[in-house]
Amino acid sequence: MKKMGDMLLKREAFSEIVMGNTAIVRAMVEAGTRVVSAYPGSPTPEIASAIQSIPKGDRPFYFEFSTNEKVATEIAYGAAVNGHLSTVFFKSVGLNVAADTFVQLSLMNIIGGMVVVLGDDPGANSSQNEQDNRHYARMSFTPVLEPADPAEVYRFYLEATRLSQKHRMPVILRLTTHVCHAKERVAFGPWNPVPPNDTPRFDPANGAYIPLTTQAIEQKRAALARLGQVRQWAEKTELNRFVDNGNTARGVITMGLPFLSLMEVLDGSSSKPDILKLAYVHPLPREKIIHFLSSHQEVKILEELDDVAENQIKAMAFDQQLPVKIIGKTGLEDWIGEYTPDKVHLLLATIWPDMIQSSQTAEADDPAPHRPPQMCPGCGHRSAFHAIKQALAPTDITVADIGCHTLGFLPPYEMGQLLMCMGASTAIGSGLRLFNTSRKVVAFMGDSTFFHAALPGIINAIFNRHPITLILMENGTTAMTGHQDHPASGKNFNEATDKIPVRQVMEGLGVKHIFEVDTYQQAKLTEMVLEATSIDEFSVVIARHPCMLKFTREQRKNPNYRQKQVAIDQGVCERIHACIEIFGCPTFTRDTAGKVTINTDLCIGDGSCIQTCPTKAIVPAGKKDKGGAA
Ligand SMILES: Cc1ncc(C[n+]2csc(CCOP(=O)(O)OP(=O)(O)O)c2C)c(N)n1
Repeated sequence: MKKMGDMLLKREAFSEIVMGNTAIVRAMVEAGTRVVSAYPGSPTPEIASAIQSIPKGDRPFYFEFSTNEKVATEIAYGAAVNGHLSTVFFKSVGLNVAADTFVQLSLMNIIGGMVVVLGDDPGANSSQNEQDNRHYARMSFTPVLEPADPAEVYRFYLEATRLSQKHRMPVILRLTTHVCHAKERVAFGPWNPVPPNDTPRFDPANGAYIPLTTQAIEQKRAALARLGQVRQWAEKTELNRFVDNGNTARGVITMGLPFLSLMEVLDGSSSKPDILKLAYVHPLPREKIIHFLSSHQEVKILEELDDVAENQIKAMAFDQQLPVKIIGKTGLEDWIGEYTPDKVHLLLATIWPDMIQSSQTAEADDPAPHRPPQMCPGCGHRSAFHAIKQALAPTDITVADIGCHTLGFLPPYEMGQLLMCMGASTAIGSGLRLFNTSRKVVAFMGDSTFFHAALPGIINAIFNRHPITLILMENGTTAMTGHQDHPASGKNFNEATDKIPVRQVMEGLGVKHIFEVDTYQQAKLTEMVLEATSIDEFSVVIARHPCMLKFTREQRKNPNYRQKQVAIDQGVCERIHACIEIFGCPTFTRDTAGKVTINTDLCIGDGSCIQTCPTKAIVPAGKKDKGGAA
């Protein structure tokens, strides 16, 4: 990691093979970015890992993980109107949380410049939807640059900062999962650090900063005027690319990852369309596009997810009465998923079969074996679900939230029958409890989510007396996105800080019924859930256990850690398979004869399973060889 940190701070120009998520950090350094804020979410957390590789004292900018995306956006905005070049980054659905602030940004005079880095997720690889955030950009008059690879991530970030500072407006850098995680050699420029100007430069006279009544309308006028200037620039920037294949019959207008896939599909083909690859996907460079449309008979619009560019380009052709045939999305599948080379191949073979033979489809790589997602061995959430299930009737309703515990919806636990977004479980559960006296309602939630967006729903349950039970699955970290700290962790990204204990927050809010237990104490947890759900008021059970993945990563450095693993006492085992079918830890394996053994590569020696075997066949392995450890 130190090596990466040294690389990111090199004074001289250099080239290196890096991920998109690393390239952007070097761009932040070169650009003189002063404040960066974020909330974790795939595909962007590695940006923070790259930042962390630079020792705090050497980091030329301030970085924090804020409590949610809206707060992170406000931090970056506040810093930017004080004169500091700032950046905020988060995942696709994070923009929904940030939106209430984000949609006003373009109305403000952002004197320092501000880049909003979005990790969009075509294919919903790790999100609850695959929303196309270009819609937000259009709605909020915000320019969007869309890189296709790590080299463009670097160049486009620098472009975004220059543009943002020049026009004093926010600029979106729209990354997608592939672009964040792809690796390639990137040629970086030199870094010539200039001493930062840390004089607070906020001045209301630079505004307006208060978008109320007629002022908001004036600010909107100014935002539209600025967007018009960006459009003019988007026409001439060298970041647009024209690939001249000498084909006046056919052309493709594309952007981002689909461009790379297209180039791969066309590689070796004798007949290729001309290609216009756009750097700015909002606002679109109208003149450039009209020129391209005018010089081709058929133009395919190749864009991932929604028909955002397509509709605008069709309108341009209509306005100009161009005779060109524009081919947009032709079927439902065109709206869905990543535009991988296979997908682009299929799309082109459908419309231009003479150019791309469908039989030419590249042999698909061996697909990775399908592994259903599951909780890690020793996960406290598993132990919790095992116990909670004993306390609930099959007709009771369980509402999940977002986090590792969401996996509880899978067999064998089947806990969490509805899911929406971060922090939603308590209020959805409250709604489910209305006119419902016969079916108990239990909501689940992780501790990072508690601070992120859950408090209003919890306060509402108290305020409006919704008698549901919230089970707070407290593991001390934001586990699902890679163990980022949160307000109850006792440290932030930069230093130790005061803990904000979940229990005290609940007490402060006036929750009267709070239960608390380590999830490995399953009988006690079952008892507490029974009691909590029998109370006709809002109740909370804090089901606590540290994230065992985080814990065992440390433990594995100790050569003796295997001594704590479990084994199966084959003399006692009756092969009823409760360990697999009811407890469901992946450590247990069963052969064709039904014999259960332990996968010692997986067993972390937590022992939470010992109490779950009705015949007491699971025993500590260290004591004696029970003949079961594989
Ligand atoms: C609005 C939004 N931001 C970020 C994410 C990414 N994300 C998924 S789960 C999660 C938090 C998980 O932490 P926690 O609530 O503590 O549950 P754990 O995974 O630790 O069990 C985050 C940040 C998201 N899905 N939605």
